[in-house]
Amino acid sequence: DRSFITAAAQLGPIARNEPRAAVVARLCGLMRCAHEQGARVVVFPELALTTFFPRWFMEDAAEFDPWFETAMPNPVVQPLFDLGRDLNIAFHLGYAEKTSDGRYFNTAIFVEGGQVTGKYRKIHLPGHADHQTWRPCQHLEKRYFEKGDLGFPVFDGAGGKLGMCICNDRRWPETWRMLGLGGAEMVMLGYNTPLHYPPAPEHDHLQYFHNELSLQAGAYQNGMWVIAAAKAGREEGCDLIGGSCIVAPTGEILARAATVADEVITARVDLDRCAEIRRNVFDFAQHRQPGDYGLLTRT
Ligand code: ING
Repeated sequence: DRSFITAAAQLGPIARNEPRAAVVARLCGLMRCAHEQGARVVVFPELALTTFFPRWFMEDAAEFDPWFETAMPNPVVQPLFDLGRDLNIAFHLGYAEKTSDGRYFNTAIFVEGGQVTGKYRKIHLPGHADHQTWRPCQHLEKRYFEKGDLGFPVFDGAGGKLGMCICNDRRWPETWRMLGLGGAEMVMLGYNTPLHYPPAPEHDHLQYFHNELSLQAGAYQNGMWVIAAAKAGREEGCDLIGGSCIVAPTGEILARAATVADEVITARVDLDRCAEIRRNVFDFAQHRQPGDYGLLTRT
């Protein structure tokens, strides 16, 4: 039995002019709340330190650099690292990363014992790079971020094997299979998902369904726990879905957010339960046929 309480800490809107220190105070409050519920791990959303800035067109680095962290941890975020260490609670955090050699990524880290022990950079970047004025909100991740260059790492944490992905990654089955083949037992992710998807508004009413469909399929088809935390609510005039949830390796949703505001949800995660799936229906060694999947590895 490798069980512990895990929390997803959903964030409500972050205003464009909300200081990072104020956001960090919210994150610390959510971490305390998770700790009071016995959580050993808490998952925060994608780009959790600022508003979802890719919704705006910005001309050059002078304009968009302020949205990025050039060090992690850094003085503004340090209180969260300190609280995690003091409460002995590990956490996943999404943020915009600018490297010392000037590269830009949509990044997530796992922090345990006050140290960064896992790092992932978003590979599936949705949206566009040019200013598409026909859209009420832009989605310029292809303008501000480079494709992640760390692959899909699986690392030790919380007594098992952990993995991460970010937002749009969850829609791609390859993401989940790479983590499953890597031996991940629990995958943590954050997302900023607009309710309105301008290229296909007829799908707007399906956003919550597509969120759960993607998470449940990934969890079940690879026998992994999935912990997903939304940045939710009406943020700078753009409605983002909530729907943070905790999914078991069976695909069952054990906990789901009820609001589109700051909200902590928890569930007991037993990493040993992955075997119920990975030793049966999805025993890769027994049943999977990679020799027949050639197209998957050709570009
Ligand atoms: N957001 C959205 C997501 O993949 C999107 C973009 C929304 C793509 C709806 C397709 C449909 O959840 C991010 N940040 O990837």
